[in-house]
Amino acid sequence: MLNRRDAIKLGSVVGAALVFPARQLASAFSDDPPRVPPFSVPLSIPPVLKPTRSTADTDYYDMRIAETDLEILPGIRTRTLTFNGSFPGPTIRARRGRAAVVRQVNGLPGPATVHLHGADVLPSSDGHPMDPIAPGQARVYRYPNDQRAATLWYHDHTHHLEGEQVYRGLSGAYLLSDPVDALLPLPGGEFDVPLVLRDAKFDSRGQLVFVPDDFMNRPTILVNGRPQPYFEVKRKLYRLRLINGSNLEVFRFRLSTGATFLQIASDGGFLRVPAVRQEIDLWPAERVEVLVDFRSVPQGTAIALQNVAALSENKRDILQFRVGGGGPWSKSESVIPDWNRARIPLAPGRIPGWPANDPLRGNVTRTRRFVLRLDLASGQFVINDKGFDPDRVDATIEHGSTEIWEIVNDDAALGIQHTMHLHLVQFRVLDRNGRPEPAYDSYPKDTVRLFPGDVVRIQATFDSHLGRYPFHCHFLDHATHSMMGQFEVVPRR
Ligand SMILES: [Cu+2]
Repeated sequence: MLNRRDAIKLGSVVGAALVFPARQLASAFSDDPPRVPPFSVPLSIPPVLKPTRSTADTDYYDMRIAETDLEILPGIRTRTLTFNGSFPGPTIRARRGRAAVVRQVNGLPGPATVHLHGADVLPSSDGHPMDPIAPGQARVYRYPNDQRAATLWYHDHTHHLEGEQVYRGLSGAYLLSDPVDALLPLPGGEFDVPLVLRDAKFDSRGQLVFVPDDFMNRPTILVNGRPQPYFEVKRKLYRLRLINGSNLEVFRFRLSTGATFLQIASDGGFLRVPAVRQEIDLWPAERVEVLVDFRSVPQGTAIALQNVAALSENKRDILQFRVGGGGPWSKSESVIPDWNRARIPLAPGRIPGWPANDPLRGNVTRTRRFVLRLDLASGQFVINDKGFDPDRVDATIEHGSTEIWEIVNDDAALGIQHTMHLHLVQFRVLDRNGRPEPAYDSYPKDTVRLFPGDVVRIQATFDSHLGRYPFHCHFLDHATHSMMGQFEVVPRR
């Protein structure tokens, strides 16, 4: 009998073989990359992008998208696509109440478009797949930052190219803070660390190989662009912002010592009540923020961040924390959170940005159903039997409406996983297969996991901008071929 993992493998191979030529797949199995021992290269932290100018309420940034040769594997130059020559792109640290205006110059020979994932923005700044920046041209994206603090990320979204262009490097972290964050005893500065994780395959010359939907054969995990790095930490409390920037890789995180994470935020911002977690699932495009406490860990200890859902042993160890100096903690931080009893440094109810009322607001005016599956006849990933058509609107929504979307992963037989991401909104995951979703995975979310056969209900209120926005599976190789639709928010009649 097949277990689920075997079924997933089978599903992928069947799916990939149907969609893509056998020759491509065969070549992908024969080309051994240079071997990099785990935990032999240091973690790097992407540079924080400085505004080119600032006014009373706006910060202006410049970025250039271009092909860049840089070092990912030690001693090898790899051809990548980058924002400002950085792999992943530079981090933008934005502040609620101050707009960010980002001018993107497309230095590629083909189109590019930039989507800020999780952001509440006008359609003209959403980076719609059909709204590209032509080669050599510039485009200004305006991000109002009028939403709660969150770990967002930006990435390419070019129609039919997003899978490959993100894979080759076009993504980066966008960390939105709220002035009232300062009220929380959260680690800042060097102790607030974005970790962009992703899957990759290198050929024998150390070049990135992109075979669509080939998740069985992307043997390398990169953290901030480095293969299975080590991270020298101090004996301090750390805020880690985990961003799954993979096209296809799913993570179930665990710390090798069995220590717990304190999850403080989900995709769209802080949880109302932080959650003690032993293991954390993070699928493509999802984010969590966790606190990890090294304060009582003996100096010299090595702790691995592991993926216990890895399909191969060599992808299990992702990142090694090496606990160094920094001394015993000072008296002022002598209150050590007791993770296991959930006695934490944050008092529930003190999380900023939370409305007094439950975000389940509004009367539900409509329920829709979206069925995701691989169509074996066409080799396309479809939603309600249709591939993406930029001229078709799949859901017309009156402004201010609250809707429930029932999303079905109809690929139980093939064992294929999917996700659903809506642009523009943060939603609440109501339930999964009839059972309520745990609070830490429920709100605020913009991407939801769908195990094979899952039926998930989400609820969203469309009271922000008017216009047309995509929704799609965020296994980007699926979205590219062509598991994507559009909703349009129209004025209330
Ligand atoms: Cu999918």
